Amino acid sequence: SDVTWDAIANDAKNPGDVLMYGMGVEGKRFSTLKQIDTESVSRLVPAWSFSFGDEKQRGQETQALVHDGVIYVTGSYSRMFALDAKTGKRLWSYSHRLPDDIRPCCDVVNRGAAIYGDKVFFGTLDASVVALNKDTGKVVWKKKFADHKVGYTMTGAPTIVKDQKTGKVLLIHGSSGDEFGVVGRLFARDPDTGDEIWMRPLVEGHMGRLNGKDSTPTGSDRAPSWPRDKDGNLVEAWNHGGGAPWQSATFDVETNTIVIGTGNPAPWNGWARWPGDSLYTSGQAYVDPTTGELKGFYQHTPNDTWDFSGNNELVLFDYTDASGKTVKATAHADRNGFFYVTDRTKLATAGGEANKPNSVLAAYPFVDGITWAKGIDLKTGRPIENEGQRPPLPAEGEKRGKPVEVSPPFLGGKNWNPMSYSEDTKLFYIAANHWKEDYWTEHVGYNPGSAYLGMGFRIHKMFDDHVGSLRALDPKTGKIVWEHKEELPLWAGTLATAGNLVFTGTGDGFVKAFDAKSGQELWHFQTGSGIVSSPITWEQDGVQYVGITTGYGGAVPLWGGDLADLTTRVTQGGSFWAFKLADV
Ligand code: PQQ
Repeated sequence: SDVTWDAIANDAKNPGDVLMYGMGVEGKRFSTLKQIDTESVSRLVPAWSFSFGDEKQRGQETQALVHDGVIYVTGSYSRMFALDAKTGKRLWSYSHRLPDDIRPCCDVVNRGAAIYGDKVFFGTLDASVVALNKDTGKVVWKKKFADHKVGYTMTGAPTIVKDQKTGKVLLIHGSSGDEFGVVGRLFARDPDTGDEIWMRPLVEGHMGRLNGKDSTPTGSDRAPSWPRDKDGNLVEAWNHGGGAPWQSATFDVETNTIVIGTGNPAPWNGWARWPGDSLYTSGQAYVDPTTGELKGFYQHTPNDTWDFSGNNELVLFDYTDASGKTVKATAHADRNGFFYVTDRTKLATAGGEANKPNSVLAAYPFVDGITWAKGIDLKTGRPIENEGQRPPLPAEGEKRGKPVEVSPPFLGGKNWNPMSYSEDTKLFYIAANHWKEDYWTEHVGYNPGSAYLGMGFRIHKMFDDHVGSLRALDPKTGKIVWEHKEELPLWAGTLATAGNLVFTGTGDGFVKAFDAKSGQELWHFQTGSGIVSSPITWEQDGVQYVGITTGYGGAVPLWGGDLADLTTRVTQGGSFWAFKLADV
């Protein structure tokens, strides 16, 4: 049957299907299923597994969707597979023809699809969006949204929303490419035709589009958050300013607001953008689905010089503060090491204002050893930066500046791999990492299609016994209720269930289940490659399944420094695994 908006809006309540990246419009990744619980999980066994095949392997970062007994799972190199959810039999597959000159910064990954009506949608590495007929896999439409040669690409899952004002259903998607100096863009399309409805750039002063015409500039057309040169012109960096929304949106139905994180400013080197905050990068954006206008914005890292980005998932939840008051809030674990709770009603009605005072309800460190800031000033929402953490410019005649030790490193206290929130325990489950970097400046110059960083780096271990740290965080107090350590970095999403379980995957190939309250590891299974994807669970004919994609890759083996060296022992692969209890 066709997928309706009502079914998508109720995704989190209907365990028969998984229709959204994030397992619900609010992105909580919480399932009401409890056939698999802390007692029965020891009997969890593979039901089937499907190999993506080909010589194409590398990172499999996808979260699968499930509808009417069919699994829709994307693979590396812009592929998609439809599988019978009970048997793993392939129903169809699609492999996008990619040019040789694509420029993904951080592996040839794809994080998942969206589904609506009779179509499934996903982004491809040559900066296109493709709609396939969900029953046949045949291409219905294809839209190229930008030039892949200068660095535009797409790795994130698109999102279906319904504009509560016009009643129109929209396909929302972003772009990647900050490391090459693109101007990040968010798009809304007609899911039937792929036609663009609006486009919102995320660098202040760049012009938006609505119905094919210029709409409004983002923020002020004078871009006061970017500096000017001695002739009074905006600095070169402003033309390539970054801010790419490369992960997925959540949707606040009540205030009719798209909520999405924005990427790092380009170049990484903050002196090329000094002084100023480099809006609207490295923050959380609240966007009107009707017009593509910014309703509000909160910046986690002003003038981000550490590639912290603000892209990580924004989970919508009811926050009960220490005084017992409940607020409609947004939760976010940033690469910069802080876990933020923001007042989303305030941000969704800020009238376009950035950094509205008192919109941050709480901000806690969720990893140890943060060096770049002491904390977040809740009144202004701004970080209290530690001096000396912005690496100095190279001395006269030198190629590089003096290195500074920084934590978290640019790969973050947590990267894109999404956290989950349990409606039962009221805890967030964050697959975090403890590590640090030597970080220094280099000279910056823009050259289309080349890396535009102006920084050099080398990541090191922080602790001898672990990098990965799966943490349960109480949003009321910021307390880490439990922790599970892993030798390798954690790069998989987490899933919480009403069976009092948390599922995730590890860099050395285990799927693991933990007691959501105590953190005790209750079950594991070795899949044969590393896991860097997001688990799901669904129910069919009275049986609860857990599904996860395995296949090692992503940013760590490419950029992880000492940790990349440590991962060379992990072999590649590319499979989807389904598990169920042995006796059902
Ligand atoms: N992608 C990964 C990954 O898939 O493991 C890790 C990262 C990306 C990063 O650490 C990034 O900074 C990053 N940045 C951009 C960007 O700013 O455009 C894009 C991506 C991406 O699309 O995968 C990553």
